[in-house]
Amino acid sequence: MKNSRILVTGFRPFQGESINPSEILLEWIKKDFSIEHGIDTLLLPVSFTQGPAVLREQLSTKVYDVILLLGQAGGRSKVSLERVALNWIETETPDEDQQIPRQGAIEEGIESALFSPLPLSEWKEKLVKMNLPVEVSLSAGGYVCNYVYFQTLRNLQKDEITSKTCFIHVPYLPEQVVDKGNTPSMELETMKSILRVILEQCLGG
Ligand code: PCA
Repeated sequence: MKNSRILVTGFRPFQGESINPSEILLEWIKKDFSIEHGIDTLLLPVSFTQGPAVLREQLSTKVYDVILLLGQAGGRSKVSLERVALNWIETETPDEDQQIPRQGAIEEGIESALFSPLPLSEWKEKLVKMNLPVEVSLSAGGYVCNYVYFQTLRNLQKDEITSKTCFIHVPYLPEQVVDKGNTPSMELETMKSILRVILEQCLGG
């Protein structure tokens, strides 16, 4: 993947949080990586209609080799490399437009899940050897992240575009869990170390 064109996306804060670690990571990538390596960044609304639409608009202007979608998965203790996007939505949490979509398949009559084409196991092995807390996850949940992930993989499939996509969920930051009992969290520096390695892999390093 030498000289890859890369897009990284993150999400705005949601569900009463004042920050979303994926937005903070996006700011860091913008500052430290984007000029030297030509990485594009895009912040998405936590909206079932607007999230995929904003991303689709960006993808209509430029073809990327790699698209890394970042989001927060509160309650997890490791950075999760999401192997699959489920063709399913199931949530009781309204999005930022106050919409709760009906439970069920995102698109009838096609696969129940779409898989990331990126080498997630290789990335995990490399990161675990460096003592960094990473796992491969088999569910991106039933909310906006999974929806955006599924729609992105599906649109690329329909448009026969070869961009390689994966979703990466990150835990809460320590400042988000002070009032949340024993909920796990992760230091921003650890998340950055993990993403740095993944970006280097994507850039052909
Ligand atoms: N996480 C949510 C949506 C936005 C975000 O950062 C999710 O996991 O669906």
